[in-house]
Order: sequence, then C-alpha cells, then structure tokens
Amino acid sequence: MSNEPNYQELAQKAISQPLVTHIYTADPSAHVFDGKLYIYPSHDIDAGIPFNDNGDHFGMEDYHVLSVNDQLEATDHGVALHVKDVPWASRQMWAPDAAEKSGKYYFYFPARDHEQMFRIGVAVGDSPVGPFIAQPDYIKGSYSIDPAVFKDEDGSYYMYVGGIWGGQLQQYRDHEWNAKHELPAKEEPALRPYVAKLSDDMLEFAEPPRYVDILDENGDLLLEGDNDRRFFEASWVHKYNDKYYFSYSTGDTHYICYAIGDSPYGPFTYAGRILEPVIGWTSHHSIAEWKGKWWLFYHDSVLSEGVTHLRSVKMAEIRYDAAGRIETLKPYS
Ligand code: FUB
Repeated sequence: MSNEPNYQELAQKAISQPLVTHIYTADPSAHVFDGKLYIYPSHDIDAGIPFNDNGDHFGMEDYHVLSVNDQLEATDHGVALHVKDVPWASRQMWAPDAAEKSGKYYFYFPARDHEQMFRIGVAVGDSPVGPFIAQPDYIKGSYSIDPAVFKDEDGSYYMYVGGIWGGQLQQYRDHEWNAKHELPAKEEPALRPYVAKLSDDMLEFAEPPRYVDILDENGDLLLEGDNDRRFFEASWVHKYNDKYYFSYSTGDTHYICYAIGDSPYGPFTYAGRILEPVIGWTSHHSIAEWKGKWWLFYHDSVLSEGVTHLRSVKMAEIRYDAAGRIETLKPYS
C-alpha cells in the first residue's frame, strides 16, 4: 500500500480551489485597492535546483499580480517585475507585498543580493497590477525575507519582515549579521520578526527596525522550543475591532497562528491557530476584508500533487467569534 496521499480526494475535500491553474502561485498578499481585490503572490517555478533546508529549490524569477472578481474568478495580469530588471538582486524572488499611497503603487519583495544575502527591495508603478520599476538599491538596513506592509488608520505604513532557515533570520542578533549565529537553544526566547515604519516616500525605513514580541499567556516571550506557537516566517498584520492582529507561520510545524495587540509595534499575545497544516511544507497567508467578509488567502501543493515548491493560491472566508477570536480552518475538512 502506498503512503502517498490521494490528491484527487484531497482536492475534492478542500475548502477552496486554486485561484489560477495555468501557473503556480504562492505566498498570497491580498489588498483591496479602490474597492477591487488584488493578490500579490510569489510565482513558483521548477528551477531544477535540488531540495535543501535553505530552500534553494524555491528558485523564483518574477512576479505576476492577480485580481479577483465577485465570482472569485482570478485574472493574471502578467509579469509585473522580473529579477533581471532589479539591479541589486541575483535570485530567489520570494514572498512579496504591495501598498498604495497617493495613487502610486509600491511593490515590496525579498531577493538575494549579489553577496547572496536576502534583502528587501521596492519597485514603484502607476497601476496596482504593475509593471513596477525597481529602485536601484535595496531598502537600507533591510535583511531576511517576507515583507508585509500594514497601513494604519492614521495613514502610517509599517513593514514587518523575517524568516528562519533559508530566510537567514537566525544569523542576526540586534539586527547585525554574523555567520556564526545559529538558532537559540530551546529554552531561550524564539527569534522574532522585525518592524519598521516606512518613510513618507515609501522607499526606506523611517526608523531603526525593532523586534516584534509575541508573548504567551503569562506575558513571557514565546520560547524557541515552542515550535507549535513560535514565529518562523510569513508575517501579516490586520486590524479588527481596533485591535492589531499579527499572524504568521510556525514553519516546521506548519500552522498559521495569530497574536493580538494594542499597537502596530506589539507586543502581541498568542491567541490561537487560523489554519491547520496544508499539503506542502510551507504555509503562508494574508488576511483582508472584502465585500463585507473577512478572507484568508493561503496556498497549498495539492495541484502539483505535493511538490512543495509548486504551490497554488486559494482563498477562504474566516469568521470571528464575539470575543474577536478567529475560528480555525481545516483545509481539507
Ligand atoms: O516562497 C518562498 C518562501 O516559502 C517564502 O518566502 C516563505 O514564506 C515560504 O512560503
């Protein structure tokens, strides 16, 4: 008997279907601009690079932007940015995000620079679907992966960044890189993502980055050994009923979790799981309100029959209870 999952059955039982099937897409960052829903995903390809813990097999080269209509049908608007058009970048166009300010669109993306360090870049366009023109250099002081931009109601924009293993976060302490740094011991506080307010022109950090604290029920930082709850990658922030919700992936335990706070800087207190593990190693999401409902955007590898770097973006409604807790979704229930 084979241990291989029955992908046809999983596809039938799935709570949602891929938004597009002509290309593989992942890491969906969703935003509503001018009433219309846009998704900024990674564009997965098989670059023929062998699997390793560094994620080198995630060899993405460009980005496409999707828009979604009221029937949940997605349109692919083609290539919005290619690595060959980014002067400072060499490879691995990983999970991006976007923001709008004063009619301009800012596309944020991680990539390895020519020294193979992950940095965060920004590219600017006049349309939400691109094309975007990359700035000549990456954002000064940026490092690691998975930028997520949150616009607060006062018009301030904050960027959240960080990812472990291939995302290099474990090699930084106090925002300084050292190749000798490794993951903390299991009883030590877990590694944290960082946050920085963006400058008025949206092209730089307006302040030195600071760490995002995720606390347990006793007010203590989550520990490195708490793999079911501690941060790994895929930051996202949204606001619900005047509270800030910081959500993220736990990586090696494959959960999308969330924590709640009173400020965009945190601290955030762990509140539970949003999504149980999907097919594929990675889990990465975003959350947005659209048409009076709240939606989770996520990905899985059912369409590629389990190929972890060939993923498909999906969306499913999420619900809050009266206390503001998010009901956990089971992707194949
Ligand atoms: O898509 C490449 C990487 O996989 C992302 O940056 C991570 O969040 C994980 O989804």
